[in-house]
Amino acid sequence: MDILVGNQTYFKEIGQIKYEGPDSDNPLAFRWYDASRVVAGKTMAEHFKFACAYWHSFNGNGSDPFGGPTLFFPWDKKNGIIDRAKDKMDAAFEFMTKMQLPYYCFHDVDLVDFTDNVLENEDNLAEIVAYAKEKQRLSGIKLLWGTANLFSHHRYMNGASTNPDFHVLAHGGAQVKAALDATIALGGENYVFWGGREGYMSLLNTNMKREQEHLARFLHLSKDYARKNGFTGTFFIEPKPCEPTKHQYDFDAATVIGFLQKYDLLGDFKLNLEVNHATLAGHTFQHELQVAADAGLLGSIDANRGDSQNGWDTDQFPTDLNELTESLLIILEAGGLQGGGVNFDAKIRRNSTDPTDLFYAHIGGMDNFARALVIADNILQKSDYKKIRAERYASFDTGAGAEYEKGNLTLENLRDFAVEHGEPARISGRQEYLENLINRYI
Ligand code: XLS
Ligand code: NI
Ligand code: NI
Repeated sequence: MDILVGNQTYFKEIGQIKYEGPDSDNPLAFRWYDASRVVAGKTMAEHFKFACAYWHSFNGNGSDPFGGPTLFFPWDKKNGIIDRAKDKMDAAFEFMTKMQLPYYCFHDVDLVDFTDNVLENEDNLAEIVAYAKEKQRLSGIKLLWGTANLFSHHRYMNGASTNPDFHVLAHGGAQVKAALDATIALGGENYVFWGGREGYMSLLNTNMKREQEHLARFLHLSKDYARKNGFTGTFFIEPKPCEPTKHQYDFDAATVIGFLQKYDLLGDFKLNLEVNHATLAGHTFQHELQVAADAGLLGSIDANRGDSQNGWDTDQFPTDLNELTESLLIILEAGGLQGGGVNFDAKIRRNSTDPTDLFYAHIGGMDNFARALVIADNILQKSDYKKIRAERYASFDTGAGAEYEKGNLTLENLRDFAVEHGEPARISGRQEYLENLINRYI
């Protein structure tokens, strides 16, 4: 992907971002992300499948609840809906090519502005999808996943597939159908459902059981439609505990796994985990990764970070090496992501108004992931990390412990063992040792 594609119009002052190594002083170069470098048996490009989130990078205009836009995009000037959408797409592909970002992700409404007319939206989406297809062909950039935005329009104020009004649910269905068509046409490797407003604000007006059954049926219809039309990729559910609703049905990884099991959706669905959603749920990101990995459902990542003093989805670019290193330990031990990649669901700040800010943000994100990968691989290969963790459970490897794991002991057997062996020794968990070990390898 070294060749720049199309006219360089929107980021003229910035050239191709390249790997220059850890000693480089160039802030517009990679110091760790070297796409073809092999770590733990795969290239960095294969490990991560980095993706640009269309919504944050090309639609997000810096507005917040207290003020309007601060980012005025040169690609957002023309009057016609399609003309504007094409300019935006030109900017996106110029950016991704210069950044060596091999994938992108979108909501339907990110690609082209939607109106209240279903037929018009279907036509406009199809037109911009044809344009995207050509852009993908010329650049080699691929679609990691598509999704439908079922939360911004006012009709979805009470939810989409969990809306108490069937009429609204049907509109959600129309949108998902078109978004699936778009994803399939573009060779999308996965399709995401993030719960948006699928949850409730007050139980006083909510039949939770009925809403969850509607959600499950909606997922089945969507899956059946996509499979019937040739989609072979994976569906991802993206958990989030709250925001915008007070209680969201896809609270966290464990909740979603239970839901998928209950409604017979395992096999087609895996998880897309987002760092800031994990912390909102009161978990670490590592916890969410481990829960998904243990269930064989670790599909994809929405990379960002929260702010330890703010209790909302601040979607900042990932900078915390300790958090990323611990995460990569789990991902590597799980054998990697299943079908997905690392999508930067992160936005530059409201006051980051230079065109270069978007580059710095992604360079930092990609470099930090790459660096964490190298560190985590070193820890797994060279340190006693694995040994210490395994030894902690050694009493279950032989003798009575092993019999217990096999299901051969009764409660009475446990009692007899306790009597026979007296008081157990106090065995250190060695947490501080392990924390130091991580920092030693950083
Ligand atoms: C919002 C979610 C959203 C999904 C895609 O918090 O992270 O951006 O990733 O709908
Ligand atoms: Ni997300
Ligand atoms: Ni989010």
